[in-house]
Amino acid sequence: MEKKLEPLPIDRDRLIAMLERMILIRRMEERLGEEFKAGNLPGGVHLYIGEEGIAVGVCAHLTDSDWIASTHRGHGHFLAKGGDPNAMVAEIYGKKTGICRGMGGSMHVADVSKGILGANGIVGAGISITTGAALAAQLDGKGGVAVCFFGDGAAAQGVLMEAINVASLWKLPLLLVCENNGYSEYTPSAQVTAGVIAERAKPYGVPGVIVDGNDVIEVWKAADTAIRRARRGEGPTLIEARTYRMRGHLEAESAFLQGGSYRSQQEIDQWKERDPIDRFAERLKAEGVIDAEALQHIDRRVREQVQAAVDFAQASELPDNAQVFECMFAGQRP
Ligand SMILES: Cc1ncc(C[n+]2csc(CCOP(=O)(O)OP(=O)(O)O)c2C)c(N)n1
Ligand SMILES: [Mg+2]
Repeated sequence: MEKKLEPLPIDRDRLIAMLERMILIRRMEERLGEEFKAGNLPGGVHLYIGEEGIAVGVCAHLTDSDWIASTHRGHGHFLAKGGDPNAMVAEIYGKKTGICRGMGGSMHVADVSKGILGANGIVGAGISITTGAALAAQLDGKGGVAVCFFGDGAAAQGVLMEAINVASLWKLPLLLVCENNGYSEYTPSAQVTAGVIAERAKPYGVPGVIVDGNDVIEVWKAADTAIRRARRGEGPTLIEARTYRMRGHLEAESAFLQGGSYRSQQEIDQWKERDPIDRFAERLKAEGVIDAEALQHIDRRVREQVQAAVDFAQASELPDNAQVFECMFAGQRP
């Protein structure tokens, strides 16, 4: 018997906005992959393609006064939280108009005015940063929350246990979102991850839930429960979102692999069938929320936005040499 769909818990406009944001992340990342391949970017990029439902399903609950911290795979989180695409792409190009004045690059896209504490090249670092942000939000007393996105590899860092411990004791408004894509660089999780990540919360009296990270509605629902709980002052939640990265660990990973491989084409193809954007778009079509024409409009709008961001970045200037110490010291320069 066909499984009956539950009614969607989100209103039509917000559903369409979520789909559009996921498509923006996807098209932007595809383009960044092309720009990297063409040799136009000064550094490498770790693409989020295939994991868009997690950032969008969680960030749909957040405002500019809530905090997020992200990973080395951070463009999707930045865009999902409402970061400016032009300033993000300019940053990735290392240009003066970048969100960090071109001094940070892909792994440091951040915008404190939007509550984006930044991507981060140090695996697991966002966990302690957001624990601090959650304490600050608690002290502010305005109902703000902090969300950390981190990988399954990061889940093996000791800092996760320290954060869960203190966040549980102090009932911090913290949401820990583990994006379990099955790999840390080229190592399958099974070789480095004992047990079930979500269950690492239980001994600390913290809820730990597993969701299908390729189902944006499921992510949205779990985040809804966790964020409401955090805003009520009841403490943290750990969400383990099971997903898959459709691209390599980083673009041009084949240069690192030197002919070796760590996953099969069959595995990649199986996950392609569970593409979070296709699934969400099909669901919205089935529910009569959008039709093929509306989808085409979204796609066109997004492509224009991506092109405008790349044009903006390419037309922008590189930073001056004199800028080298800017953004490095909070106070007086040594
Ligand atoms: C502290 C630290 N250790 C190791 C690395 C090298 N490194 C970069 S990404 C990565 C894998 C991270 O895997 P995961 O957390 O699952 O994130 P994913 O890349 O799968 O999104 C590693 C080990 C690093 N950047 N920082
Ligand atoms: Mg991983």
